[in-house]
Amino acid sequence: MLRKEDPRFLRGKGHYLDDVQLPGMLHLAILRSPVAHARIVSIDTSAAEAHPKVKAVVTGETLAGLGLAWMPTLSNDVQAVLATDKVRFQGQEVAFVVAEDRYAARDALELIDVEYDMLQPVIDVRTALADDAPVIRDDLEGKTNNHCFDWETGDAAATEAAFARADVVVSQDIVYPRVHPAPMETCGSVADYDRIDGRLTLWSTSQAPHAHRTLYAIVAGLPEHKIRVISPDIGGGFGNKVPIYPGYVCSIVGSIVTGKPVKWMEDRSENLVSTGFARDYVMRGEIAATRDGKILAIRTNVLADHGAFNGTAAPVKYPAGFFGVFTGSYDIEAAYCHMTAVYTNKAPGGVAYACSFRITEAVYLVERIVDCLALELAMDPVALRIKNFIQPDQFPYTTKTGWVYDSGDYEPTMREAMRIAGYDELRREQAEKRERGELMGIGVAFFTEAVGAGPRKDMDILGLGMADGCELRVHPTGKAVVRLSVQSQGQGHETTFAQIVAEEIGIPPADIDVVHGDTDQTPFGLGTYGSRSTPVSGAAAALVARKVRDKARIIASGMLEVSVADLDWDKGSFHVKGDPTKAVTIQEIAMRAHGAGDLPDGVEGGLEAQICYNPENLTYPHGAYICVVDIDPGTAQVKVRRFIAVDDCGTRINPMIIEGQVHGGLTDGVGMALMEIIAFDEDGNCLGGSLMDYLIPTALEVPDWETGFTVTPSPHHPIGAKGVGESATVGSPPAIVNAVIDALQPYGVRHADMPLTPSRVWDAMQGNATPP
Ligand code: MCN
Ligand code: CUN
Repeated sequence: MLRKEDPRFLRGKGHYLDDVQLPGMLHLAILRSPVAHARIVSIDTSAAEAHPKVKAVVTGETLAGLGLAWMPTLSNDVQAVLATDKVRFQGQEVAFVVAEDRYAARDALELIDVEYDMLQPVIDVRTALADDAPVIRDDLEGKTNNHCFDWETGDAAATEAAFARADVVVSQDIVYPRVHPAPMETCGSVADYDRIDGRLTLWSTSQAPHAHRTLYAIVAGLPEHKIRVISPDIGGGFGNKVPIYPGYVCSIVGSIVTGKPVKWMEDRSENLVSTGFARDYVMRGEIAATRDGKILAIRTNVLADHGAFNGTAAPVKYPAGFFGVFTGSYDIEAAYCHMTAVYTNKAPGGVAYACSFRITEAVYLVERIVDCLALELAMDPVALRIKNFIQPDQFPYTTKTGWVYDSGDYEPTMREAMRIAGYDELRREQAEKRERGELMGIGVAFFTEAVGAGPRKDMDILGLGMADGCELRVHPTGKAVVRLSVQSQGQGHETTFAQIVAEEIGIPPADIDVVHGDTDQTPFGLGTYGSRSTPVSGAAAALVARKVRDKARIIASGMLEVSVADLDWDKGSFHVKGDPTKAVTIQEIAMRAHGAGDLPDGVEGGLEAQICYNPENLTYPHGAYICVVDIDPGTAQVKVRRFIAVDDCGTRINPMIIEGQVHGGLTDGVGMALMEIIAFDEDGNCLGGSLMDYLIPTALEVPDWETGFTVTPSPHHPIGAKGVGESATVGSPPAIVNAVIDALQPYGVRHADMPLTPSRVWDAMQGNATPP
């Protein structure tokens, strides 16, 4: 089925945040810190205030007077809305101007005079905990260092024992650099505060409108029923639009102060420099195995750079997200991870960029280290993986770090990828090319993800349980509307959720409207990220439709004058068992539910239902990826020649949409593996602040993707579906890096860190794989 939303998008009729125009609307611009770490001595706003088009200038001091200078982050830290005492990263919000138009607001920023007293910045995560490192978070009472949190999982002693017994131990330092989701549409908001009835309407680029509304109620002390958050069409999120940004709060304050609607819309550089980054993990991976390739244990030690404020978005019990799945798809004896997270003078975030809370880092770690082991054992990387896979009869499988993988059948997926790739033939080709001095590499990665957060007994964000509401209403003429708490940013929910409901109640998808993104129109739920829409809201949609069908069955029994047990469902109609001519359609039932005439005893009129779905477990999609690269030995330029992706996301709702999701994620992966990095100089200047410096892949850098699939349904999901929106971003970077390292075997390279730009590959070829 083609996407229902596309006629709108393809004709330029999408309605994005910047399309919101309200009468009398003013425009907001944010003054940002030019430096990474400095004390604010004074701010002079008089010249800006005198600008004829300026309506308000607000500083941190003004906000402090309202109790709004600081706001909670999604991970129980606090973040400055506008800096009061110090600036803690380049690009931090210092003041804002509200003016009659966008140009005047920007012009007035230049009239604000801030005097900074420079402080030494903390940039290198490796020295952030040094005794003499300046303390970044002196706003936190009693804070005397830059320590953010420590976290561990697994069994240290059992792991130690397994390592002691191993024939072979391999360790490798691996960096997953700071990257940025860089959605096509930047972040923004329009706030409209009605002073008479105290109502706030906020249009914002939010992936989670309900969660945001509750947080505004808590932060600003506004009554929740008087706040309406609307996410219009969103031009890509990729995790970037999960956090609450100071700009959203500023627009609210701007509207309260001026009594007018206020729009804030970031430019590209503001988005790259100040909004949620991803990754930034410095990892040491260790793997222990027997000589014949049985993996015994995996151990890792991580140094995590969280920037100036801990703005990570993850369920609160999981400070390092779902990094705990770092044991991958392998049946091992023991595992242990220790992590130290620190503050640095960099933008806050730690959002998962197209990954369910740090799974990308985990998968990268395990898939790199397994390849290092294959090299050490001189074993084929596919054979090593297959030898260690969790077997089908072991599911549900409890990992050594406590995750329960719901289902999986790994080897067929791996074999399918090998079949499409022509794996053996590729290896032969590679051998020939090596003889001729050509650099061809074949990289393999196999991943298991944990998506669909999550069971409310152990998952919440700031106390909000991660269950999703869903409402289905069938109108008298048999058309329907399904109301979701999740919010599409391009994933095609208007199509796929209509398909889920259609499958259950037999109303054609074209007759089912999907409503989302408006807290006044939809039931409560935690939003779209971590590929949770299908696992959680998708389940809710199926179950709410079944609830409606159950009621329809009772009404049908009255219409056909038989007992409920004597009815058979035939996708779209009920008929009397054994007599298909005595039938009523769902449309006829809908009319009866709303119309004249008797209904069976005890049945209320109407045909609708509501549900709140609390998932029993996460879903665990998996996939096998194979990448073929060629490297120019003269320029060290990597070309991805082929990429084969075989994904297993259980029951597939819309194969075309899945394929689109996979294509997008694979392209992300090429970006991360070969091009993208948010780097900083030693003064804390962000070196990735424009798309001239932060390189994202285009059609030129990517091959024709070759996709395939297997289907292993989730046993606990009502229709067996698992999430897929992030699978390809998670699985592709290790496949590409493994391919590059494989190509560099003639140079004896075991590892090189992303992004594998020509200069890094060149360095690796010269025997200098660790970037300075
Ligand atoms: N789907 C399906 N069958 C399945 C699983 C999914 O047909 N078994 C369909 C779904 O119905 C949905 C799409 O695939 O239309 C993605 O579903 P799902 O895996 O549940 O992920 P979400 O809808 O929750 O989307 C979130 C995910 C995340 S977290 C990021 S990041 C990401 C991604 O989606 N951001 C995206 N894909 C994106 N795609 C676009 N265009 N824009 C983004 O910002
Ligand atoms: Cu993981 S980025 Mo998506 O969860 O929005």
